[in-house]
Amino acid sequence: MGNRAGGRRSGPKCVAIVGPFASGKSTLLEALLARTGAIPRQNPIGSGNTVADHSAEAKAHAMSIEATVATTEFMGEQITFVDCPGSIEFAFEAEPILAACDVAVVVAEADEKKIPALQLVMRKLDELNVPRILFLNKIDKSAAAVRDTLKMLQPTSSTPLLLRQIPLRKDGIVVGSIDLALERAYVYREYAESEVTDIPSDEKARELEARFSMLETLADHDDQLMEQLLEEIEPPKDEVFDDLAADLREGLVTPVLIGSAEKGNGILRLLKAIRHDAPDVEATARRLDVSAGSSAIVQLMKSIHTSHGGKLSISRVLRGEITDSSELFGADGAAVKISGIYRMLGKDQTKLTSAKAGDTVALGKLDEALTGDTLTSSKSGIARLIDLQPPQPVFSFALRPKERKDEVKMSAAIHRLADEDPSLDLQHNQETGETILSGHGEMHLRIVREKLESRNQIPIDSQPPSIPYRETIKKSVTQRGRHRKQSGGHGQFGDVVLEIKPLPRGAGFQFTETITGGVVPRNYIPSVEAGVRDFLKTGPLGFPMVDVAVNLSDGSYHNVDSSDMAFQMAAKLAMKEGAVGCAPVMLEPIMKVEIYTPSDATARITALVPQRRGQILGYDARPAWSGWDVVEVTMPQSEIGDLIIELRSATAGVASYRATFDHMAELTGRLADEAISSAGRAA
Ligand SMILES: Nc1nc2c(ncn2[C@@H]2O[C@H](COP(=O)(O)OP(=O)(O)OP(=O)(O)O)[C@@H](O)[C@H]2O)c(=O)[nH]1
Ligand SMILES: [Mg+2]
Repeated sequence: MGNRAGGRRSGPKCVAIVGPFASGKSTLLEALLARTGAIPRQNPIGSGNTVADHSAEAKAHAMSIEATVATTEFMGEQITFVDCPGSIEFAFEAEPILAACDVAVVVAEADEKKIPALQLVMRKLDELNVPRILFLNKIDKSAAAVRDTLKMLQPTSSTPLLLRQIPLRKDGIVVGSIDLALERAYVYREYAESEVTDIPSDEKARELEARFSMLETLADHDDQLMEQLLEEIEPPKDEVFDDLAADLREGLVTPVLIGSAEKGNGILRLLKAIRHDAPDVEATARRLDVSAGSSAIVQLMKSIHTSHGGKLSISRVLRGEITDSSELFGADGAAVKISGIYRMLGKDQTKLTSAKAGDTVALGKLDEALTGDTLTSSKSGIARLIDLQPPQPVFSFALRPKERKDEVKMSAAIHRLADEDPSLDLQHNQETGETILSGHGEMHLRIVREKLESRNQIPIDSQPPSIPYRETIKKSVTQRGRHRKQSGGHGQFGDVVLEIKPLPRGAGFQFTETITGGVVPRNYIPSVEAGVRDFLKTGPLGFPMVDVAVNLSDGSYHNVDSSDMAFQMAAKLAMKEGAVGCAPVMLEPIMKVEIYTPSDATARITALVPQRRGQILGYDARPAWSGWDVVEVTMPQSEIGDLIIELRSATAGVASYRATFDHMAELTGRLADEAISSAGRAA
């Protein structure tokens, strides 16, 4: 066993606070800051006075919508906590933070409904290889035995959940905890350090049993401890501590601490675990494979556009030291100059002159640098250490300012918001002229809209994006089109016969000609095609026409009056008159959709598919996701617009989907009539 932990790691740490929605992450941040003296007292979440809920939007919706960064000191060492939002709609915010933090504190609670959400968090930690401590919160209101809770939570974790504390109960209410490594009891006091007491004699047996179970788990990675347990030798406490630290750092176990963020209980034990056991920046640099070398390396975790001070880039210094005004270089070797280094406490900043390895600070005016970028002091630059891709958006709307004069202002504001939130997607639709904003749920986009309106004073109109309907024909028609004008001087003459025929779905447009004897001169045949193509942009129902073949079979011309324009006009006329007789029909896009859902909601999900005119192709276990299914369906694009809202409400907020275009299908009846009339109105 010996000194596996390699001594306690000193120096600044960065701790991400993550977990399912409303599990108490922001409350925990507040408790941690109060306990370490960064703020005078712990204010309740929702009071509007906490470090975490300083934005108007977070207050209004009583949930975190972005990460809050707060640096504090504990026993002379600096710890930066980054409280991440729990909603799946804001989940991407945590990724660049997790990538560069030393340890994650996963705030969980004894709530079965939040297990799939916890699973999502744990998977992300596995993916990014982040060591983690689980803080079992809301112990004040939980009647469940902690051991049963851990059994329930264990399937979400790829490593054993290692219980380090058990609750001390009186009349069924948790009044303190017993630390299984220290073998000491603590009686909780509200918003204050717990009082150390002896382990009550009637708790001793329970304590020993839980302690043995903790040691057994540790012994899985320590042969000497295994022998001691088999021979019933009491292992030295120091060595148990070393094992606890080493197993956490090596990602072999997930230590579990208990407490109540709301009452400020269990906070000191958590701080001590972070101080003594959590890996430091050196370990994190090794994880990211940048431990060797001397140039400074900085990882960007988050970008904020402040109302006065310009852009701030929350950054972790992984190696070396940076000073104000120094230059940093990114992947393309382009230089950015630091203008201001700040220590953050929520929205408050304190100016610094430098930052060293381990520090998490805000760097001013790195306007060209993006969240997730890696920067270095070396002129040769550095490639991004991690490639983070936001998932495919699941909710969109078309937006435009209520007043035209705000267009430029809106576009600049949206670009700032998209810089702050890389999971937002902004596209301009050439066909419809719409600006389409896409994101990860209704709330995600609602917040964007609120920010545009309240922070930038731009009133916004938003609506579901237009569906790219098409039309085609079902019958063939041969139609003559004759364009003739005699208005003094030079006349116009063009005359064509077009055979208009339906083509199979997906074939597009084909133009052919079977002109003999030069009845339409060669040089006017492209004019005929151009006229037909122009007509196809808007068919008789008002949509672009597809899957149509047109053959130019006959016609006539005039030596003087025929022209390119005249033949284009003739072709358009033939199409206009012919198309109505071809039994035009609307086509709508049908998507192939993979819906990802916890298995216990699969039946609910499959039941809502037919209500949205969807067809189930099949469902199966989601590969490598225990307890999840993939439901494969086809569904009209027009039915997918708000699908995510229903999926999320059927699954406590965790279901998601990916859609890709599959085919076009005929749309008739009432839905077609509605689409035609609304397209007519828009035109
Ligand atoms: N009983 C009890 N309630 C708590 C505790 N911690 C937090 N809460 C309550 O849980 C609710 C959510 O708390 P938050 O701290 O906002 O949770 P969060 O995890 O930050 O939420 P999001 O960031 O929106 O995911 C609030 O009503 C808190 O008062 C606790 O220890 N015990
Ligand atoms: Mg929160």
